[in-house]
Amino acid sequence: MPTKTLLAQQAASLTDLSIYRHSGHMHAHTKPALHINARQKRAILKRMVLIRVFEEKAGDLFQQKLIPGFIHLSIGQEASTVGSCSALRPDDYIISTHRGHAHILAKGADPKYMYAELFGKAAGYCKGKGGSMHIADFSLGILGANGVVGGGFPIMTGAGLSIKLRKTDQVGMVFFGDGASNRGTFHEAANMAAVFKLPIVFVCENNYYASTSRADKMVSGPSIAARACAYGMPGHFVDGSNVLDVLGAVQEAVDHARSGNGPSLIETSTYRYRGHFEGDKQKYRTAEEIHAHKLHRDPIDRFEKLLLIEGTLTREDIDAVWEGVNARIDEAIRFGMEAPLPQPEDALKDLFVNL
Ligand SMILES: Cc1ncc(C[n+]2csc(CCOP(=O)(O)OP(=O)(O)O)c2C)c(N)n1
Ligand SMILES: [Mg+2]
Repeated sequence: MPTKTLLAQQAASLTDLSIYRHSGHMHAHTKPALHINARQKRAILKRMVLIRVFEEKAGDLFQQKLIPGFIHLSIGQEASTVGSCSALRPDDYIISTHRGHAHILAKGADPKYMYAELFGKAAGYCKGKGGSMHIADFSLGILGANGVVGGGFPIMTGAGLSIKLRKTDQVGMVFFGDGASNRGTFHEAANMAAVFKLPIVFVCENNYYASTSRADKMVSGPSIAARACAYGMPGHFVDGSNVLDVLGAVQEAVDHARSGNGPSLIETSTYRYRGHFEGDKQKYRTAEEIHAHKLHRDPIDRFEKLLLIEGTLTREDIDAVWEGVNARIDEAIRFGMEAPLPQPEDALKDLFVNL
Protein backbone atom coordinates (compact mmCIF):
# COMPACT_ATOMS: atom_id res chain seq x y z
CA MET A 1 0.00 0.00 0.00
CA PRO A 2 1.63 3.33 -0.99
CA THR A 3 2.26 5.85 1.77
CA LYS A 4 0.29 9.09 1.94
CA THR A 5 3.28 10.98 0.52
CA LEU A 6 3.59 8.62 -2.38
CA LEU A 7 -0.11 8.96 -3.11
CA ALA A 8 0.20 12.73 -3.01
CA GLN A 9 3.11 12.58 -5.44
CA GLN A 10 1.14 10.31 -7.71
CA ALA A 11 -1.82 12.69 -7.72
CA ALA A 12 0.43 15.68 -8.31
CA SER A 13 2.35 14.05 -11.14
CA LEU A 14 -0.87 13.32 -12.97
CA THR A 15 -2.34 16.74 -12.58
CA ASP A 16 0.35 19.38 -12.63
CA LEU A 17 1.02 18.64 -16.29
CA SER A 18 4.76 18.39 -15.67
CA ILE A 19 4.62 15.93 -18.55
CA TYR A 20 3.91 18.85 -20.84
CA ARG A 21 6.50 21.22 -19.43
CA HIS A 22 9.30 20.12 -21.74
CA SER A 23 8.78 22.91 -24.23
CA GLY A 24 8.17 25.63 -21.65
CA HIS A 25 4.86 26.73 -23.15
CA MET A 26 2.77 26.64 -20.01
CA HIS A 27 0.15 29.32 -19.51
CA ALA A 28 -0.73 28.55 -15.91
CA HIS A 29 -3.41 30.87 -14.59
CA THR A 30 -3.25 31.54 -10.88
CA LYS A 31 -5.49 34.54 -10.32
CA PRO A 32 -8.35 33.11 -8.25
CA ALA A 33 -11.71 34.90 -8.14
CA LEU A 34 -11.32 37.01 -5.03
CA HIS A 35 -14.18 39.39 -5.60
CA ILE A 36 -17.02 37.04 -4.73
CA ASN A 37 -18.91 37.37 -1.47
CA ALA A 38 -20.02 34.83 1.14
CA ARG A 39 -23.48 34.37 -0.43
CA GLN A 40 -21.92 33.59 -3.80
CA LYS A 41 -19.44 31.16 -2.25
CA ARG A 42 -22.26 29.34 -0.52
CA ALA A 43 -24.14 29.15 -3.84
CA ILE A 44 -21.03 27.72 -5.51
CA LEU A 45 -20.68 25.05 -2.82
CA LYS A 46 -24.38 24.23 -3.10
CA ARG A 47 -24.13 23.80 -6.86
CA MET A 48 -21.11 21.49 -6.57
CA VAL A 49 -22.89 19.40 -3.92
CA LEU A 50 -26.05 19.29 -6.08
CA ILE A 51 -24.02 17.85 -8.96
CA ARG A 52 -22.22 15.34 -6.71
CA VAL A 53 -25.42 14.04 -5.13
CA PHE A 54 -27.31 14.03 -8.46
CA GLU A 55 -24.59 11.94 -10.06
CA GLU A 56 -24.00 9.55 -7.16
CA LYS A 57 -27.71 8.78 -7.02
CA ALA A 58 -27.89 8.49 -10.81
CA GLY A 59 -25.08 5.90 -10.57
CA ASP A 60 -27.06 3.93 -7.98
CA LEU A 61 -30.23 4.08 -10.07
CA PHE A 62 -28.32 2.92 -13.14
CA GLN A 63 -26.96 -0.06 -11.21
CA GLN A 64 -30.53 -0.91 -10.24
CA LYS A 65 -31.31 -0.90 -13.99
CA LEU A 66 -33.81 1.94 -13.59
CA ILE A 67 -32.05 4.12 -16.20
CA PRO A 68 -31.96 2.81 -19.78
CA GLY A 69 -28.98 3.30 -22.11
CA PHE A 70 -25.61 4.65 -21.01
CA ILE A 71 -24.62 7.25 -18.45
CA HIS A 72 -21.23 8.94 -18.09
CA LEU A 73 -20.59 10.54 -14.70
CA SER A 74 -18.22 13.41 -13.97
CA ILE A 75 -17.94 12.98 -10.19
CA GLY A 76 -14.64 14.66 -9.21
CA GLN A 77 -14.90 17.35 -11.92
CA GLU A 78 -17.36 19.65 -10.12
CA ALA A 79 -14.99 22.58 -9.56
CA SER A 80 -14.12 22.77 -13.24
CA THR A 81 -17.74 22.89 -14.30
CA VAL A 82 -19.21 25.07 -11.56
CA GLY A 83 -16.26 27.49 -11.67
CA SER A 84 -16.79 27.88 -15.43
CA CYS A 85 -20.57 28.30 -15.39
CA SER A 86 -20.41 30.71 -12.44
CA ALA A 87 -18.84 33.24 -14.80
CA LEU A 88 -21.89 33.17 -17.09
CA ARG A 89 -25.13 35.12 -17.19
CA PRO A 90 -28.50 33.34 -17.51
CA ASP A 91 -28.81 34.45 -21.16
CA ASP A 92 -25.37 33.11 -22.12
CA TYR A 93 -25.10 29.79 -23.97
CA ILE A 94 -23.42 26.52 -23.16
CA ILE A 95 -22.90 23.34 -25.14
CA SER A 96 -22.11 20.20 -23.24
CA THR A 97 -20.72 16.74 -24.01
CA HIS A 98 -21.63 13.08 -23.44
CA ARG A 99 -20.51 13.69 -19.81
CA GLY A 100 -22.96 16.51 -19.40
CA HIS A 101 -25.13 16.30 -16.27
CA ALA A 102 -22.84 18.67 -14.38
CA HIS A 103 -22.75 21.34 -17.12
CA ILE A 104 -26.51 21.31 -17.40
CA LEU A 105 -27.08 21.52 -13.65
CA ALA A 106 -24.43 24.23 -13.32
CA LYS A 107 -26.30 26.33 -15.91
CA GLY A 108 -29.46 26.12 -13.82
CA ALA A 109 -31.40 23.09 -15.01
CA ASP A 110 -33.95 21.52 -12.70
CA PRO A 111 -32.88 18.05 -11.50
CA LYS A 112 -36.45 16.76 -11.56
CA TYR A 113 -36.81 17.21 -15.32
CA MET A 114 -33.31 15.77 -15.77
CA TYR A 115 -34.16 12.60 -13.85
CA ALA A 116 -37.42 12.33 -15.77
CA GLU A 117 -35.34 12.48 -18.96
CA LEU A 118 -32.89 9.86 -17.67
CA PHE A 119 -35.82 7.56 -16.88
CA GLY A 120 -37.21 8.12 -20.41
CA LYS A 121 -40.36 9.86 -19.13
CA ALA A 122 -42.60 12.31 -20.98
CA ALA A 123 -41.99 14.98 -18.30
CA GLY A 124 -38.26 15.03 -19.13
CA TYR A 125 -36.40 17.92 -20.77
CA CYS A 126 -36.66 16.21 -24.16
CA LYS A 127 -39.93 14.39 -23.46
CA GLY A 128 -37.95 11.25 -22.65
CA LYS A 129 -36.59 10.93 -26.20
CA GLY A 130 -33.08 12.25 -25.58
CA GLY A 131 -31.79 10.60 -22.42
CA SER A 132 -28.62 11.43 -20.55
CA MET A 133 -26.55 12.56 -23.54
CA HIS A 134 -29.03 14.87 -25.24
CA ILE A 135 -30.51 17.17 -22.62
CA ALA A 136 -31.24 20.71 -23.80
CA ASP A 137 -33.20 23.72 -22.55
CA PHE A 138 -32.94 26.73 -24.80
CA SER A 139 -34.71 28.93 -22.23
CA LEU A 140 -31.69 28.43 -19.93
CA GLY A 141 -29.16 28.86 -22.75
CA ILE A 142 -28.41 25.11 -22.71
CA LEU A 143 -28.06 24.40 -26.42
CA GLY A 144 -27.61 20.69 -25.79
CA ALA A 145 -25.34 17.93 -24.65
CA ASN A 146 -23.83 15.83 -27.42
CA GLY A 147 -23.08 12.15 -27.84
CA VAL A 148 -20.68 12.94 -30.69
CA VAL A 149 -17.22 13.74 -29.33
CA GLY A 150 -16.30 17.17 -30.68
CA GLY A 151 -19.85 17.67 -31.97
CA GLY A 152 -20.37 20.84 -29.93
CA PHE A 153 -17.71 22.94 -31.68
CA PRO A 154 -19.50 23.66 -34.97
CA ILE A 155 -22.78 24.28 -33.13
CA MET A 156 -21.14 26.82 -30.82
CA THR A 157 -19.41 28.46 -33.77
CA GLY A 158 -22.86 29.00 -35.28
CA ALA A 159 -24.25 30.27 -31.97
CA GLY A 160 -21.28 32.64 -31.65
CA LEU A 161 -21.90 33.95 -35.17
CA SER A 162 -25.56 34.44 -34.33
CA ILE A 163 -24.63 36.49 -31.22
CA LYS A 164 -22.39 38.63 -33.38
CA LEU A 165 -24.99 39.16 -36.11
CA ARG A 166 -27.71 39.94 -33.57
CA LYS A 167 -25.30 42.37 -31.86
CA THR A 168 -26.10 41.17 -28.33
CA ASP A 169 -23.40 40.90 -25.67
CA GLN A 170 -24.02 37.23 -24.89
CA VAL A 171 -21.19 34.72 -24.56
CA GLY A 172 -21.09 31.07 -25.59
CA MET A 173 -19.14 28.42 -23.69
CA VAL A 174 -18.33 25.08 -25.25
CA PHE A 175 -17.17 22.28 -22.97
CA PHE A 176 -15.03 19.44 -24.29
CA GLY A 177 -12.54 16.83 -23.15
CA ASP A 178 -8.86 16.16 -23.76
CA GLY A 179 -9.89 13.53 -26.31
CA ALA A 180 -12.11 15.98 -28.20
CA SER A 181 -9.23 18.49 -28.38
CA ASN A 182 -7.69 16.21 -31.01
CA ARG A 183 -10.69 16.29 -33.31
CA GLY A 184 -10.67 18.37 -36.47
CA THR A 185 -13.84 20.14 -35.40
CA PHE A 186 -11.92 21.79 -32.54
CA HIS A 187 -9.28 23.24 -34.85
CA GLU A 188 -11.78 24.40 -37.45
CA ALA A 189 -13.96 26.09 -34.81
CA ALA A 190 -10.99 27.68 -33.03
CA ASN A 191 -9.74 29.18 -36.28
CA MET A 192 -13.15 30.48 -37.34
CA ALA A 193 -13.93 31.86 -33.87
CA ALA A 194 -10.61 33.72 -33.87
CA VAL A 195 -10.94 35.00 -37.44
CA PHE A 196 -14.44 36.39 -36.80
CA LYS A 197 -13.71 37.36 -33.16
CA LEU A 198 -16.67 35.33 -31.96
CA PRO A 199 -17.61 35.60 -28.26
CA ILE A 200 -16.76 31.99 -27.42
CA VAL A 201 -14.97 30.47 -24.43
CA PHE A 202 -13.54 27.04 -25.17
CA VAL A 203 -13.34 25.09 -21.89
CA CYS A 204 -11.32 21.90 -22.14
CA GLU A 205 -11.87 19.72 -19.08
CA ASN A 206 -8.74 17.62 -19.16
CA ASN A 207 -9.56 14.63 -16.95
CA TYR A 208 -6.49 12.81 -18.28
CA TYR A 209 -8.38 10.06 -20.05
CA ALA A 210 -10.36 9.75 -23.25
CA SER A 211 -12.19 6.47 -22.67
CA THR A 212 -9.16 4.25 -21.92
CA SER A 213 -6.40 6.46 -23.42
CA ARG A 214 -4.20 8.70 -21.30
CA ALA A 215 -3.86 12.30 -22.41
CA ASP A 216 -0.08 12.32 -21.98
CA LYS A 217 0.14 9.58 -24.63
CA MET A 218 -2.47 10.98 -27.01
CA VAL A 219 -2.18 14.78 -26.89
CA SER A 220 0.74 16.28 -28.75
CA GLY A 221 2.34 19.59 -27.82
CA PRO A 222 3.19 21.30 -24.55
CA SER A 223 -0.44 21.48 -23.37
CA ILE A 224 -3.94 21.79 -24.76
CA ALA A 225 -4.06 25.41 -23.57
CA ALA A 226 -0.91 26.13 -25.59
CA ARG A 227 -2.82 25.32 -28.78
CA ALA A 228 -4.56 28.68 -28.33
CA CYS A 229 -1.35 30.35 -29.43
CA ALA A 230 -1.69 28.82 -32.92
CA TYR A 231 -5.02 30.61 -33.35
CA GLY A 232 -3.95 33.91 -31.81
CA MET A 233 -6.25 33.70 -28.81
CA PRO A 234 -5.48 33.73 -25.07
CA GLY A 235 -4.94 30.27 -23.57
CA HIS A 236 -4.74 29.40 -19.90
CA PHE A 237 -4.13 26.24 -17.95
CA VAL A 238 -5.83 26.19 -14.56
CA ASP A 239 -6.12 23.86 -11.56
CA GLY A 240 -9.53 22.33 -12.17
CA SER A 241 -9.89 21.09 -8.61
CA ASN A 242 -9.89 24.64 -7.27
CA VAL A 243 -13.22 26.28 -8.04
CA LEU A 244 -12.04 29.84 -7.38
CA ASP A 245 -9.01 29.41 -9.64
CA VAL A 246 -11.29 28.16 -12.40
CA LEU A 247 -13.73 31.02 -11.90
CA GLY A 248 -10.87 33.56 -11.95
CA ALA A 249 -9.51 32.26 -15.25
CA VAL A 250 -12.88 31.75 -16.92
CA GLN A 251 -14.23 35.13 -15.78
CA GLU A 252 -11.32 36.79 -17.56
CA ALA A 253 -12.11 34.84 -20.73
CA VAL A 254 -15.82 35.66 -20.49
CA ASP A 255 -15.10 39.39 -19.98
CA HIS A 256 -12.71 39.28 -22.94
CA ALA A 257 -15.42 37.73 -25.14
CA ARG A 258 -18.20 40.01 -23.90
CA SER A 259 -16.14 43.09 -24.66
CA GLY A 260 -15.84 42.06 -28.30
CA ASN A 261 -12.27 40.74 -28.16
CA GLY A 262 -13.05 37.23 -29.35
CA PRO A 263 -12.46 33.72 -28.09
CA SER A 264 -10.21 32.20 -25.41
CA LEU A 265 -9.20 28.68 -24.51
CA ILE A 266 -9.13 27.46 -20.92
CA GLU A 267 -7.77 24.04 -19.99
CA THR A 268 -8.74 22.79 -16.54
CA SER A 269 -6.84 19.90 -15.01
CA THR A 270 -9.43 17.64 -13.46
CA TYR A 271 -10.19 13.97 -12.82
CA ARG A 272 -13.19 11.67 -13.04
CA TYR A 273 -13.56 9.22 -10.16
CA ARG A 274 -15.90 6.85 -11.97
CA GLY A 275 -15.23 4.85 -15.10
CA HIS A 276 -15.64 6.28 -18.58
CA PHE A 277 -19.21 4.98 -18.44
CA GLU A 278 -21.05 3.24 -15.62
CA GLY A 279 -19.95 -0.38 -15.77
CA ASP A 280 -16.46 0.38 -17.17
CA LYS A 281 -13.97 -2.10 -15.66
CA GLN A 282 -11.20 0.54 -15.74
CA LYS A 283 -8.29 -1.75 -16.51
CA TYR A 284 -6.32 1.26 -17.75
CA ARG A 285 -5.71 2.80 -14.29
CA THR A 286 -5.07 1.73 -10.73
CA ALA A 287 -7.31 1.99 -7.69
CA GLU A 288 -4.41 3.85 -5.96
CA GLU A 289 -4.45 6.56 -8.58
CA ILE A 290 -8.16 7.18 -8.07
CA HIS A 291 -7.76 7.08 -4.30
CA ALA A 292 -4.93 9.63 -4.45
CA HIS A 293 -7.16 12.08 -6.29
CA LYS A 294 -10.04 11.64 -3.88
CA LEU A 295 -7.72 12.13 -0.94
CA HIS A 296 -5.74 15.13 -2.14
CA ARG A 297 -7.64 16.90 -4.87
CA ASP A 298 -11.33 16.49 -4.18
CA PRO A 299 -12.87 19.79 -5.31
CA ILE A 300 -15.71 19.85 -2.78
CA ASP A 301 -13.49 18.85 0.12
CA ARG A 302 -10.96 21.53 -0.82
CA PHE A 303 -13.60 24.24 -1.07
CA GLU A 304 -15.27 23.26 2.19
CA LYS A 305 -11.91 23.41 3.98
CA LEU A 306 -11.29 26.88 2.56
CA LEU A 307 -14.74 28.13 3.62
CA LEU A 308 -14.23 26.76 7.13
CA ILE A 309 -10.74 28.21 7.49
CA GLU A 310 -11.75 31.68 6.29
CA GLY A 311 -14.90 31.53 8.46
CA THR A 312 -17.38 31.93 5.62
CA LEU A 313 -19.35 28.84 6.71
CA THR A 314 -19.47 26.67 9.82
CA ARG A 315 -19.55 22.87 9.83
CA GLU A 316 -23.29 23.12 10.62
CA ASP A 317 -23.84 25.39 7.59
CA ILE A 318 -22.07 22.85 5.39
CA ASP A 319 -24.09 19.95 6.81
CA ALA A 320 -27.26 21.95 6.11
CA VAL A 321 -26.19 22.38 2.48
CA TRP A 322 -25.79 18.59 2.07
CA GLU A 323 -29.09 17.88 3.83
CA GLY A 324 -31.00 20.39 1.69
CA VAL A 325 -29.48 19.03 -1.51
CA ASN A 326 -30.18 15.41 -0.56
CA ALA A 327 -33.84 16.26 0.10
CA ARG A 328 -34.13 18.11 -3.22
CA ILE A 329 -32.57 15.25 -5.17
CA ASP A 330 -34.76 12.62 -3.49
CA GLU A 331 -37.81 14.68 -4.42
CA ALA A 332 -36.53 15.00 -8.01
CA ILE A 333 -36.03 11.24 -8.27
CA ARG A 334 -39.53 10.63 -6.94
CA PHE A 335 -40.94 13.07 -9.53
CA GLY A 336 -39.04 11.34 -12.33
CA MET A 337 -40.05 7.84 -11.28
CA GLU A 338 -43.72 8.67 -10.90
CA ALA A 339 -43.94 10.59 -14.20
CA PRO A 340 -45.71 8.75 -17.06
CA LEU A 341 -43.90 7.22 -20.02
CA PRO A 342 -44.37 8.90 -23.43
CA GLN A 343 -47.28 7.69 -25.54
CA PRO A 344 -46.38 5.45 -28.51
CA GLU A 345 -48.25 7.79 -30.90
CA ASP A 346 -45.86 10.62 -29.89
CA ALA A 347 -42.75 8.70 -30.95
CA LEU A 348 -42.37 10.54 -34.26
CA LYS A 349 -43.29 14.01 -32.95
CA ASP A 350 -40.58 16.69 -32.45
CA LEU A 351 -38.10 14.98 -34.74
CA PHE A 352 -38.12 17.74 -37.36
CA VAL A 353 -38.65 21.49 -37.17
CA ASN A 354 -41.71 22.65 -39.07
CA LEU A 355 -40.47 25.65 -41.02
C1 LIG B 1 -16.98 11.17 -33.02
C2 LIG B 1 -16.93 10.17 -31.90
N1 LIG B 1 -15.89 9.32 -31.81
C3 LIG B 1 -15.83 8.42 -30.81
C4 LIG B 1 -16.83 8.35 -29.87
C5 LIG B 1 -16.76 7.34 -28.72
N2 LIG B 1 -16.36 8.06 -27.49
C6 LIG B 1 -17.29 8.47 -26.61
S1 LIG B 1 -16.60 9.34 -25.35
C7 LIG B 1 -15.05 9.15 -25.96
C8 LIG B 1 -13.86 9.72 -25.25
C9 LIG B 1 -13.94 11.19 -25.06
O1 LIG B 1 -12.87 11.63 -24.29
P1 LIG B 1 -12.77 13.12 -23.81
O2 LIG B 1 -13.02 14.03 -24.95
O3 LIG B 1 -11.49 13.27 -23.10
O4 LIG B 1 -14.00 13.27 -22.81
P2 LIG B 1 -14.25 12.54 -21.41
O5 LIG B 1 -14.94 11.24 -21.73
O6 LIG B 1 -12.95 12.34 -20.75
O7 LIG B 1 -15.14 13.46 -20.65
C10 LIG B 1 -15.08 8.41 -27.15
C11 LIG B 1 -13.89 8.06 -27.94
C12 LIG B 1 -17.92 9.24 -30.01
N3 LIG B 1 -18.93 9.26 -29.12
N4 LIG B 1 -17.92 10.17 -30.99
MG1 LIG C 1 -11.07 13.13 -21.02
